Amino acid sequence: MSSTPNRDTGDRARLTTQQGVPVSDDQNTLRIGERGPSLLEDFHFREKVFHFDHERIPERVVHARGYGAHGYYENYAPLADVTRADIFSEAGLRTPVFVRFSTVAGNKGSGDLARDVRGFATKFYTREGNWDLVGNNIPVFFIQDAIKFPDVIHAAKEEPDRGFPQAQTAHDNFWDFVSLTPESAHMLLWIMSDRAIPRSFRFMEGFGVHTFRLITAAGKSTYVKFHWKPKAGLQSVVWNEAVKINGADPDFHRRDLWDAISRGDYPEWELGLQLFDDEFADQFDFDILDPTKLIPEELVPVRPVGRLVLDRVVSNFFAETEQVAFCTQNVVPGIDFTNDPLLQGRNFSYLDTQVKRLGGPNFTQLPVNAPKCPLAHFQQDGHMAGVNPVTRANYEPNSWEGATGGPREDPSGGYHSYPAQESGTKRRARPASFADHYSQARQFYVSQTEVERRHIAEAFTFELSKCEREAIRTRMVAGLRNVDEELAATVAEGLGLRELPAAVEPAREPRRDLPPSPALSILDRPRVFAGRKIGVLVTNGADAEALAALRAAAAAERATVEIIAPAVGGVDVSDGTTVPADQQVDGAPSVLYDAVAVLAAPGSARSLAARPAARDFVTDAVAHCKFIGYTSGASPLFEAAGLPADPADVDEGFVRLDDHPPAEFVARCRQLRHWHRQFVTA
Ligand code: HDE
Repeated sequence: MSSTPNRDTGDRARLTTQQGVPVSDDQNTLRIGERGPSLLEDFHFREKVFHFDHERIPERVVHARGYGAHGYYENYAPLADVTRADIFSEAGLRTPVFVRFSTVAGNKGSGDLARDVRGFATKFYTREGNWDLVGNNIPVFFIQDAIKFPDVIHAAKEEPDRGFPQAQTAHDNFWDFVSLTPESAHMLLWIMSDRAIPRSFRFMEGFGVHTFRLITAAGKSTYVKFHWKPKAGLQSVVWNEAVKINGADPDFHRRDLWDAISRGDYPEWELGLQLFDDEFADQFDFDILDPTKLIPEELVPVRPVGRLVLDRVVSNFFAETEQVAFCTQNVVPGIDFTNDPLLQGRNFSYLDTQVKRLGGPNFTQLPVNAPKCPLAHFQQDGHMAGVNPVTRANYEPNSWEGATGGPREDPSGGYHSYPAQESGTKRRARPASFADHYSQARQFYVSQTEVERRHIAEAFTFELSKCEREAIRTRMVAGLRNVDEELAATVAEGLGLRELPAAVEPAREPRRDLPPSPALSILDRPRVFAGRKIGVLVTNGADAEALAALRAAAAAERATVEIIAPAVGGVDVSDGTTVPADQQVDGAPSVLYDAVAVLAAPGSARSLAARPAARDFVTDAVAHCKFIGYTSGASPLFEAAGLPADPADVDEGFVRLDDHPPAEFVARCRQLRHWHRQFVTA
């Protein structure tokens, strides 16, 4: 019997029940006779199925789909002049963190490449308690007041009567709501931009969104906006690519993070602070409490203060990524809130949602949520209480001496809320200072490169074309006229609107003079190829030297190479060696790579040319403006894909590897895309 894999008791643990009772047979229920009825007495079966039946917990109502990793925050220099927060207290101090990235609208099993905001939530396990910075990859939000959150989320998620579409805003309800909610204009420009389809979590920025306060030991307050800047630069995919990635690898983002950390290429971000005072706040064009506004970096520079490194994947997805419970109200001494009405609402919502999701008040005891600093309090009992106070006193004040009396408050070292002066009439009202909805939307648009503007117009056109109701499309275009006439006209044309509708009456006349902010563009900045992936399609007899040189050039750039072959068993290359494949051609479309190469021996590409997946590999790489390296044997495949036999002659995005060293190809890949191709009309 020891030959059956389930019965190996050698160096493996013995299978037991939850009670630790050794199991003799995990294949058959307890029955009367081989073909007889099953017995209630079968405690092993009942326990196993009972537990299975209870495996699911409610998914997050928003940000259900996500992926987490562990790491640390390393502080560059003491920041005692602005905050007493422990993590900023010393140079080189490392604070452990857990970070969870997510999409917002889709369900837990939805595809990673939905057009959506990405969550960027960080739990810092500081020596003075946990600080949760629960941010997004977009610095503004749809709404100004938390009371509208259920509405915007209901509108964005699947329509309730039919239960679809999920994980996309391209439907009537979403555009109906936002076209009636002018405060969403700025955010709409961001989510219709390429920021909403990032190439990787590793290549996107993060933002705390709200204005927070930093507080010194002496009680001085400075306003702060938090920024995460990816060390590997920013990169997004194009929409047509996103749609295809979702089909080819719906786990594209989580796999990317897992792979990068597993190969030791630890993703890094710099934490940056925009610091400002009341004087700045008073003279700034917008209200610093309005979460639909940002402060341009050109106005208040982002000061880098430390780095975030993710260096450990989860050991169990459910225990860590699913059960992590972020709460905006988790702040530590030295960090405080402002009156941003969205933040104030969030501070109520997160604790409430965790109780629902994790089933009781003791979710803070789960390892991923538990602080790593000493804890002492008198809270006790409840569902799943694993750690209860062990002192005799479970109340205070008490007169028990020493340790039996339990902990005591610390008036000087404990958390002090900033003693802000507040006054006013109790009422439901939106401040007049929140009334300008379009100026920064326009500023975002005019800060984009031509390629990015084109993508924004295409995204609006795509999404609005999915709306059945013409009135919704028209109303949205009417709103866009307050942002930019050229954008509104392009979208109107894309939608086939016969005439431009009159502009929506703005609550406040938008400013058209805000200067472009280059920091808002993804493309208008230096790029690197490190951390990116080249897909190399090879055939039998492919040039072994060219392949070796390509691998070396990629390694020198700190990029990776994946070998794609007609069969996963690999190919025999020109020097007679066998190169195993990472992927078979049908399972590795070029959308999964940042650049591609085709290394084909003369005559060998003909059979590739007969395969639709191989032809798509090339045509998609061209359509998505990728750099493409090739040896001349690839010509039959190119011709079958409708390209010239030697495309490098007509398109600088192609590099012929017969006469150009692969290092030159990889150097060209640093541009990430050959955007010029998008402007070449047939
Ligand atoms: Fe959230 N949000 N949110 N949110 N949010 C949640 O908490 C909520 C908002 C963000 O990876 C929920 O644990 C309200 C802005 C992230 O686990 C819930 C409002 C920003 C995550 C909730 C907002 C965010 C959440 C759902 C309007 C960017 C995922 C499950 C007042 C600054 C965290 C959960 C993770 C999750 C409520 C608006 C970011 C229901 C009421 C603005 C990254 O509590």
